[in-house]
Amino acid sequence: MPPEVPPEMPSADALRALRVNRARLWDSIMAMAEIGATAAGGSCRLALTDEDRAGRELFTQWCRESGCDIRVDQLGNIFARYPGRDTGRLPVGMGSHLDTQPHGGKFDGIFGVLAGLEVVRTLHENGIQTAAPLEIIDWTNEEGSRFAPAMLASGVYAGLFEADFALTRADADGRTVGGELQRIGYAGSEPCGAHPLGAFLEAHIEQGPILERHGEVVGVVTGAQGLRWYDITLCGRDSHTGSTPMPGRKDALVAAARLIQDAEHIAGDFAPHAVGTVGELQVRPNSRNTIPGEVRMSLDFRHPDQAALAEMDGQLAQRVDAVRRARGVEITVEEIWHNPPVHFDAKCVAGVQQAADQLGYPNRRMVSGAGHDACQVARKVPTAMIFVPCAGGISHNEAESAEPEHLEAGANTLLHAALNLAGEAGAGGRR
Ligand code: HGY
Ligand code: MN
Ligand code: MN
Repeated sequence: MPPEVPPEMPSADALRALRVNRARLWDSIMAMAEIGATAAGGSCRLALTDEDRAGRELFTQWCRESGCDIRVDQLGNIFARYPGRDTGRLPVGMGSHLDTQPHGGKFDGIFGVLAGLEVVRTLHENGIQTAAPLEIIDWTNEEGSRFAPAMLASGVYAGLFEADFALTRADADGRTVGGELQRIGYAGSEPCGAHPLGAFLEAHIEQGPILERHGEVVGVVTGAQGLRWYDITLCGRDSHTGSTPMPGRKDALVAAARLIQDAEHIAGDFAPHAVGTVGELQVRPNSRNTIPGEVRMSLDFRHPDQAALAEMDGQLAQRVDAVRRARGVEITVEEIWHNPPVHFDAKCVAGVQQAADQLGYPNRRMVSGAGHDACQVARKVPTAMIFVPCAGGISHNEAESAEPEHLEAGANTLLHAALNLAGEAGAGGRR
């Protein structure tokens, strides 16, 4: 049960002195990491698998123990509400995602969800309720590894994707988001996007080397770069590896190899900010003595500048044409996702900046290289992010690691940014 509303809020000094519990935050992250733990020390909880369900069950149990009520929408997004003193205010959301990459780490996404929980635990044990309610949020299928595109359910929440589009996205085995939500018991009744928020804050590991390189502890994130995702199919001709002369082959894999190198060259043409990656490759029939007749591959282009991203897209089309002609294979390119660069809300960014400064953490403003649920939510709700360093900037890797004191700093910054936004002044807009 939430604490009895205290007759009066603690003094400003008492609020300013509040700090999260480093050990409790660390222990919760380690307990979550045991679900889907991999032999190499990472986590594998692909969206809507049994492991994801187990993570959701543990998370919601912890939230209930901390005085929260739980609501789930039709895309499985979980909203754990810690009541505020003023029911007329919109909640301030704090969250991220619990799903992981196949070779995921212990912190990507999980830190942001459990830092939100740690903020509520800290308020709850001190009997404090902010003016606006707080909501800890777990967004479904942020990673986009099992179901593309990424940031899918936060995208539906923000009105960037239709619910039906998201619910019918299928994995490599043909299982759909909608079917898997039903199977794991997280197909909520609330329409996705109907749940108003006054502001949203996401704490996350940086997944890059900048904070560590400069010895800073907190990143005050002002936005994120844009991205374009493609599905590319190359169709040549299956034929015998022994009896088919080299000239005149229609080898889809050699054509794909050309295109993979072209993608790297395009990113190089837009250095230093552009990145281009082929992460998925399926070869058919994948037999050592048959020339591959078909290849399917992904392509991930990113750049902070929208015009540059458009030029990269144009260069891709030219390179595809050249390979098509040179190799005599058919190539289809489907753009499955285009997220323009996003700029976070100035007032929320200022709330994060004020918190980091008042806590005395060395910090810097930065733009995120990775995508996050905050990038989607920001299209609908005033939003900002808080970064903390991770070792070597490594992420989407089982070796991903972060220091307890850095996670504590990020969670303290989240706590005080949330107090700045949801306290007496209460950013949560009125209903
Ligand atoms: O793709 C991304 O940037 C995120 O990790 N889903
Ligand atoms: Mn993430
Ligand atoms: Mn990720």
